[in-house]
Amino acid sequence: ALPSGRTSYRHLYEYDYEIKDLARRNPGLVKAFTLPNTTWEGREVGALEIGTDVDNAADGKAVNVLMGVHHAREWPAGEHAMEWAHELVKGYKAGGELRSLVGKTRNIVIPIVNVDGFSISREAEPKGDFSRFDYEMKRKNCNVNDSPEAYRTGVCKANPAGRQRGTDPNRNYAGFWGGAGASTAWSSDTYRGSAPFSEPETRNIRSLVSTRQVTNLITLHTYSNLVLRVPGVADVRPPLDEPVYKALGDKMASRNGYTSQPSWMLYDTTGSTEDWSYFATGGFGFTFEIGTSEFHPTFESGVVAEYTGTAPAAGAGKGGNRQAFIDMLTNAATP
Ligand code: 0X9
Ligand code: ZN
Repeated sequence: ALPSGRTSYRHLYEYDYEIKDLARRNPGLVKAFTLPNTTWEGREVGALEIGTDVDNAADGKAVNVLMGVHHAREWPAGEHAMEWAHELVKGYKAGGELRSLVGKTRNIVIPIVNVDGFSISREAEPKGDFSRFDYEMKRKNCNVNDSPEAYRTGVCKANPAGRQRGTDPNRNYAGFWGGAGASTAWSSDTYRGSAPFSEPETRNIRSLVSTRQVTNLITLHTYSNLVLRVPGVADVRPPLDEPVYKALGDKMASRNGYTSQPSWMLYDTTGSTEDWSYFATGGFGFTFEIGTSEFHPTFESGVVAEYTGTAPAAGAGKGGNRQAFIDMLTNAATP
């Protein structure tokens, strides 16, 4: 079973409630907070911090970050992040390995980075000429400003061109922004935005990574069963840290049964999360691609249960993502 015991995909309001509820029930261990920038549609982005004496922000411990749903339709990414938050709380209380690791680190979990896009995808209904499926498969955020004038009014969800509006948050970071594997076209699913960090979602992560001692970071996506590390683009040389970076990626992949590789081997990207965070801070950043073949298969498919590594689905290895996340936490807690 999952740490939370859930059996269906969460809605955005459930994430919001659970974030606050976990903090309320665990004073001193769990803090709920919101990231500094509200989104284009005016939503707040909720986050959790888990650590001993959590209200003392200046204890100098390494910060380990797990985040989900840069891409609206990739629902399992939010689920695995939220389950990790429950895992840490339960593990701390139970004593043993996780209690010691939590005591040595700060853990930040942002289940849904792109709250506007996720809300449209998760609550999709037929609208005008557009099928329910169109909205359900939205990927980007809700920046309508770069669309042609006729499409700029109204909300992100309005027809026509509802799904096409927005910037891809995973092409908007400053790392190699402007290079290959990102589009300059407003309607493309990989639109890079008007400038690096033009979006509230990426500015939120920049602010977190720049103000805290983030040594380890995983950003969750679906799908392809991959553990990806820098560089995201073929014409950038591997960093000097490559042997250690690779070893950590390989170790995590041995837990979840995924393939560990530099992300350019999948395809070129620029402006992605860890291609900024690693080159900006030197902290290890990875993209996990959860699942084999769908952005959000039915909950019953076992892709969310792959978190624990017990699901029969292909790609579920020894210990699942749960154990891979513990490897990352262990790395953050060293020595
Ligand atoms: O294209 C993406 O942003 C990711 N795949 S997805 O299907 N979830 O959209 C892969 C990004 C891999 N590259 C880097 N992280 N650099
Ligand atoms: Zn994605």
